[in-house]
Amino acid sequence: MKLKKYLIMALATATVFSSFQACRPKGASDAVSGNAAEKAYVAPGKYDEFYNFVSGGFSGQLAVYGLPSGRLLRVIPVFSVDPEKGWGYSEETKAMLETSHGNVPWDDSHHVQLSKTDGLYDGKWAFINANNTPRIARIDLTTYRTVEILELPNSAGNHSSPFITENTEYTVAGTRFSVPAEGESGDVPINTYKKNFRGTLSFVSVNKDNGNMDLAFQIETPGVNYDLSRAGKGVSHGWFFFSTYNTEQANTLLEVNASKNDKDFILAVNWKKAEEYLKAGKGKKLTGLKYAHNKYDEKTHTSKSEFKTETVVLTAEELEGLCYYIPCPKSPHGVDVDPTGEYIVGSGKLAALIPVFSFDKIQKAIEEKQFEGDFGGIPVIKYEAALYGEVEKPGLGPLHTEFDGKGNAITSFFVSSELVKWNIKDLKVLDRVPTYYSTGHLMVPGGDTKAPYGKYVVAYNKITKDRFLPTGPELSQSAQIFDISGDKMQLILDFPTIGEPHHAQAIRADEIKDKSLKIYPLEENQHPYVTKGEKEARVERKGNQVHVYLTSIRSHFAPDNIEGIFLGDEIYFHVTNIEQDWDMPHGFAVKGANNGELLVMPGETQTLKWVPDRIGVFPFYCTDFCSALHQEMQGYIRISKPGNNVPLTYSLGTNIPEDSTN
Ligand code: K7E
Ligand code: CUA
Repeated sequence: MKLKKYLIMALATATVFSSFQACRPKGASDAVSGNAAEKAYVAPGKYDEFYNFVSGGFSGQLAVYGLPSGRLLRVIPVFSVDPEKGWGYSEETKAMLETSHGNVPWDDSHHVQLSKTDGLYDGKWAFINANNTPRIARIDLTTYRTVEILELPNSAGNHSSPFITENTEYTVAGTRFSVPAEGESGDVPINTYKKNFRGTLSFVSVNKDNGNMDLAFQIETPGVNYDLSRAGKGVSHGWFFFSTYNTEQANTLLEVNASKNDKDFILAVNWKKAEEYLKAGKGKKLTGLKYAHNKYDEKTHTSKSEFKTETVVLTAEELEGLCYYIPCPKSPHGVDVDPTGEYIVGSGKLAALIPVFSFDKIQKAIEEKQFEGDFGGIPVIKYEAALYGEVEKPGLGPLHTEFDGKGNAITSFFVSSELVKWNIKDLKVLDRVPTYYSTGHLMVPGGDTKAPYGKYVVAYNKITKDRFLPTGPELSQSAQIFDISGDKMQLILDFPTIGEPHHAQAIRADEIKDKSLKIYPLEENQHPYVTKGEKEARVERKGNQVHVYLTSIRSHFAPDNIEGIFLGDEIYFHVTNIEQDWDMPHGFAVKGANNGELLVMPGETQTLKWVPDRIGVFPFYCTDFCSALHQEMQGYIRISKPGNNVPLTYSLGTNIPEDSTN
């Protein structure tokens, strides 16, 4: 009765804010009080307590902020080209964006996962998903660079990704959109969704030592939309939980047609069982696929792309004990597992309560076959049999839940724009604070580990409206930090973000800051076009290709005058930064290049390709203000008419006027 009333209320609200715009909470302008500024203040020269890794959403990048100051420390280019850093523009990084569709220079990144050992962050890598052209990337947390990108076959809208297991055995990806088979047999009418469209859950193994990813296996399920997922931990280690929507299996006007069922499902997957089935040879090998696997090598400073063609598939409905559905109200978005692994929290976008499931009860229900039937051949556990309890009247439109490490959960509410703290054991609401506005994900440092650090919760908001100075039709999106050390959550800071901040994770700075790389040792540089000293600087012609072996050091390039190059030549500037000093990058740009710049780190080699379009003399220069004589850090390259008799020469400091009267 109550439930029904609240569902109606939630739906009514959803309809009023038909695009899920939120209402403006009361007291929006004066919500900061007391000693708030003190709590977010990190004095100049002092370090933040946490690194906060925040997905860039439709920017395709990963941003790193300090907490609690909200300082932007770095934007790491991942799926989108970044001319500022030459990412996707330098010859060395182009292969990182290779896919089966060709070079894809952009994507939409939602979820960040820090690698874990024993359910705690180990500070080695960050993983992030590409939604649009399904991929998972791995970022090295010593270099803050993307070092690997794996494309996922049989997948579309890689949203419930790249969630990882307790020991980073796997990074796991559920397809948001179910799709028909790849290739010509996928040429089917769209309204045959129920019959021909399938969901795929990809389990990507991660090498413990070097982090290398490999598509270990995929589980194929009936066609639905997979939204989010989380690994079990502790008592539920070995299981994975995926939220689903569109269990109506609609293929048109999903806004209406996929919101009909009172409950959708959480899919519980026993991945240890999947491993047994694979060992027993129950996997089907799928061949004839094409998906890219791109790796960046820190020794050669170069990426390579390789295409794979096979995968092993387990069919969910054919393998007993592999998958179970648990009913969950109402178009669930987040599914989150508490630090013990016992409680699984579902968040229905259109629901006005929060169901909390018990892993123990789920196991009993399976043993006792407490099923209410099946969905596409997979048993559906009875709601009551899996349910620990419901949080009543928490707010409208729960999306995501994190844990504070003190026995409480905090849930974000999109429609009612608030964070709500509740107790995991008695399911009572303890506190609520308004957010500005429409929070998506929220993040407690360590909030998805076995031992959350607590201390803060950050809300990542979808709508900014009047919170910052207006900047035209588009405003920066925003994050808000709340102190949660006391009983009441207290807003201490707003800060703008890059792109759209979806999900984020934070690790204590002292766990990784000393591992941060300062330079690439020049003697270890194995780039095929490295120049290890100015004496080796040179220009070599191979047919119409010209390779310039260029060094940069404060405050000159060697060589700085180049002649004997002709229109029609392709020029490759291989720039080696021979500095061995921290924070001493040099940039490189040449007039008229249809390219990004290069930003070359100490000890590294990067290559800019330039095909001149006209005859003349063209300057090149360092773009990064590196010294008092940075403005002097320049050179010239002369492009001559083919057939003119200009010998190939290059020099530094010797090409002086022959005749002083000139
Ligand atoms: Cu809720 Cu894509 Cu995780 Cu955004 S998702 S909010
Ligand atoms: Cu090198 Cu400026």
